[in-house]
Formats: sequence, structure tokens, C-alpha cells
Amino acid sequence: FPPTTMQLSAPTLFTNAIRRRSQASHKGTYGEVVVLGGGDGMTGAVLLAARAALLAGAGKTFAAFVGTVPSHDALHPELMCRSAATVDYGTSVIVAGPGLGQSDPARGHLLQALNTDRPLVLDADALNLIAAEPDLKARVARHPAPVILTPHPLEAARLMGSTAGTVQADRLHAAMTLARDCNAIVVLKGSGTIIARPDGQLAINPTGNPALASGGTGDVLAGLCGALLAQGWPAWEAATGAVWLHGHAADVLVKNGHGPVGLTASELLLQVRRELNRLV
Ligand code: NPW
Ligand code: AMP
Ligand code: MG
Repeated sequence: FPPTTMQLSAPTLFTNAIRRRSQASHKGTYGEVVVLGGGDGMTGAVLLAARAALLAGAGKTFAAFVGTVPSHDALHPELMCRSAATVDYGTSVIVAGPGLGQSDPARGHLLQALNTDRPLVLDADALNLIAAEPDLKARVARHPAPVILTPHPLEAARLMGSTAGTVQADRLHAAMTLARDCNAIVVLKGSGTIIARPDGQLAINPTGNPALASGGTGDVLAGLCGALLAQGWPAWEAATGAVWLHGHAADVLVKNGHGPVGLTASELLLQVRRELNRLV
């Protein structure tokens, strides 16, 4: 490893960001998250990310839909479902991309999010849209607030004009290059997720297992990053903390017989809540 690489073997890289809840705190203390996504046919992705943000402690969580807006989330009516056309980003952390799709309206709503001064977590189709337009990538690099990108290897390859095979052949190099080019924290997902900073600092996450190889787990990670940012965690701590907790929750679930076969993203976000509460 280059000298700046750290193993995230214990949650020490982010424990300084963990705060006990003060007795007099209220929902305003814990921030707001807006998850932008939910194109038709992918309502689940935005709900999973928003539920993850809710269960990881965000004070208020909105799910903003590019497609048809459900009246509410029957499992979590705490979530506020809005049309992407009317959502107010105000003082929120924005998690853009889960199930967003790559339609013209999706691109327009992403642009609106990029034009705010809010912290951003960009995942899935937000990354794919940015990969298709150099101007959008340049906007990300100029964003006035922290940005966390959470690509899987194919999304990283699209951003770099490369292939997933090339990214996987030198994951440290790919994560470091993307972090520098996008001036953002990059979470290059997959076994041994790498978290890279624009200044060259790298961390390798040892938690997680193949139970995570199922649809929706990445959406949970994006929502979790957003919730930690909303609660005031600095971006590096939010990214490393989210990745460690997400993998650790999956490890505990497998140990208890809920995987590796058939673990769902919905079960994962419940376990993430338990593991986060063990740390606070
Ligand atoms: P392969 O198969 O090896 O060639 P896509 P997506 C590769 C939403 N979702 N190591 C792999 O390629 C998302 O939020 C909605 C190596 C894989 O087939 C997005 O908006 C859900 N390769 C949208 O769907 C639940 C890896 O990438 C390909 C890799 C599309 O996102 C599901 C897939 O990438 C989903 O979250 C690894 N570790 N990981 C819902 N319930 O609504 C991935 N690959 O084509 O970008 O599609 O990731 O499914
Ligand atoms: P996505 O591809 O966006 O759904 O994200 C999948 C999530 O599961 C990411 O956090 C990956 O790091 C994680 N994941 C998938 N497969 C594995 C694996 N074999 N070992 C550890 N983590 C994995
Ligand atoms: Mg994904």
C-alpha cells in the first residue's frame, strides 16, 4: 500500500465523530436528508435509502421521486414523500441517485441538486448521469460543500471512461484518481471497499461479506452516509463510518444465520441501527 493507506480494522477512524444525544436535543438537532431518486420501476431504491437515513438517526427524512409519487411509505410513514419537482433542499443533506434513472427529467433534477450549496452523496444513476457529461463532473469538483461519491466498480469505470476490469485490477489507483479528479471523497464499493480523499489519503474496509451481493444494499449505504452527514459527522468520518457499519452489520447478520444466502437490504438497515447504537 502507499504510505497514506489505512486499514479500517476497528472503528477508530470515525469514533471522534460520534456524539451522545444531549437530553434537550430535538429533531432539528439531527439534520434533514432528502433522497432524490425513485424513477418509475425503481421506487424501492429511494425508499431503502430514505429508510436507512431514518433508522440511522436523521432528524427528518424526505423521499423525492422523479416518477410517480406514492402517498406514503406504508412501512415507514415517518418518511415524507415528495415530487422531485417541488422538493425544497433548504438546509438538507442531499442523497441523489438511488433508482433515479437517466431520463431528461432525472438529469434536470440532478442539476438542481448540484446547483445548491448542500452536502451531497452521489450514487447510482447520479454517477451515471455525471459520467455522461464532463461539464457535470466539473460541477461536482467545484461544489461548495462536501461531496461523497459511492460508485460500484462499473459506475467507477463509467466515470473514468474505463472498464470494470481495469478498475478492479488496481482499485487503490482508481479510487485515488477519481477522488482527485472529482475533488470528492470516493467510496469504491465491492469486497474491501476503498475510501479515498482528494489529498491521497486512503482507507480499506475489512468488514462486509458476499451476503451484501444483492439489490438494494448500495442504496442503504448511500442513505446511511447522508444520515451521518446530517448529524454533523465530517465527510471523511461519515464515509468511513457508513462503510464500516454497513459491512459490520452484514457480518453480524451472517453470524446469526441470516445469510450469506438471502439477506435483504431491509434487514440490513435494521442491523445497522443496532450496531450504530452500540457505538453511541
Ligand atoms: P457484471 O454483471 O459483472 O458485468 P448497473 P445497478 C457490475 C437501482 N436499483 N464487482 C456488475 O457487472 C440503482 O439505484 C434499484 C464487479 C453488475 O451487473 C440504480 O439506479 C433497486 N462488478 C439502478 O437500479 C434495487 C460489479 O455492475 C453491474 C460489482 C441500476 O443500478 C437494485 C450493475 O451495475 C438497484 O439498487 C462489483 N463489486 N458491483 C430497487 N429495489 O428499486 C457491480 N458490478 O448496470 O449500473 O446497475 O447497480 O443495478
Ligand atoms: P450496489 O452495487 O450499489 O448495490 O452496492 C452493493 C454494496 O454491497 C456495496 O456496499 C458493496 O461494497 C457491498 N458488497 C457487494 N458484494 C460484496 C462482497 N462480496 N463483499 C463485501 N461487500 C460487498
Ligand atoms: Mg447501487
